[in-house]
Amino acid sequence: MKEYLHVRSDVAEALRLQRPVIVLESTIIAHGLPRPQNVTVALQAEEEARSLGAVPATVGILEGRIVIGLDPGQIERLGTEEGVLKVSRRDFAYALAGGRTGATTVCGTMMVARLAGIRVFATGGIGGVHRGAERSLDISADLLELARTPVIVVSAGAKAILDLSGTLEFLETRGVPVIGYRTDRFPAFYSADSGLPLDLVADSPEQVAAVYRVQRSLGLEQGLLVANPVPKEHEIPRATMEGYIGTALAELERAGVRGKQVTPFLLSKVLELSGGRSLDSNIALLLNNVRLACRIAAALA
Ligand code: PSU
Ligand code: MN
Repeated sequence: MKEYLHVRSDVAEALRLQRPVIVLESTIIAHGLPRPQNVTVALQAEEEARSLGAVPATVGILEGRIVIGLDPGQIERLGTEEGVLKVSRRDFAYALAGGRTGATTVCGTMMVARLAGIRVFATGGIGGVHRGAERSLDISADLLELARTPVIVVSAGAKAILDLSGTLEFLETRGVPVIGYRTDRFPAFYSADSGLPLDLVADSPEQVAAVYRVQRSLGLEQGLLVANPVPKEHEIPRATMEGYIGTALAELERAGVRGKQVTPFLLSKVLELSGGRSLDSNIALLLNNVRLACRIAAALA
């Protein structure tokens, strides 16, 4: 895949000098957040990283080229153009062969990060096991990527639109460490506590970095999922969200949506039902994850 990679010069320079670099995904820009906040938030996330001394590299695919470190104009394109592909592992060859433009998911961004030698990734929430997966078999490729690609993913857990208990069980089976950052509860994106316990806890970025180093020296190929709860003042109570999620899932069933449209459909429904409040919470937790990712990258550098 290396011949398709285009690494922005400041990213390449930082990697060469072993300075802190973090990757950011672009599906959140193209398919996750509403316009026009999608673009402003993406730029804000990069600014936040720079202010903490890390080089941010937002990943995307432009006309068949994988770009590691999109510039603001390219971020704007992914956030506004129609027909931007949602690129996960299975979509890469198709997108590159066809010279397509696409946004990378957590799965796709992890693949690219590994190729470029970037070890830390900040996102909002990962994909997971969907409710009803015993029937639909809908399990996000993000989980399989965490099982085979050694990148640290900092997230606020996963949205409660998913089967969070099933998601944790799947990660456990696949040998992926899920580390609660200063918490022993799995966060549920908008809320800090899903009610599900976590066995692994870290209290500092250095501790996360230490686990990652040992993981690598043991030759384990799994990534590491850091679960960083949304800051208290931006939290939305679980009971409030559960109402919106119930409605969104009923509408999903009625609309008969399948495959990779499922997550964007549910995200936009929940957003619509909860209004600006969920957007505020989404932005706050993303920036919080960027800050922690930068500190972990600094600890590794
Ligand atoms: N969860 C969110 N916001 C998002 C996503 C997930 O709260 O934007 C995006 C991420 O890019 C994630 C993808 O990798 O959705 C998962 O999609 P799927 O369930 O189709 O694997
Ligand atoms: Mn799916």
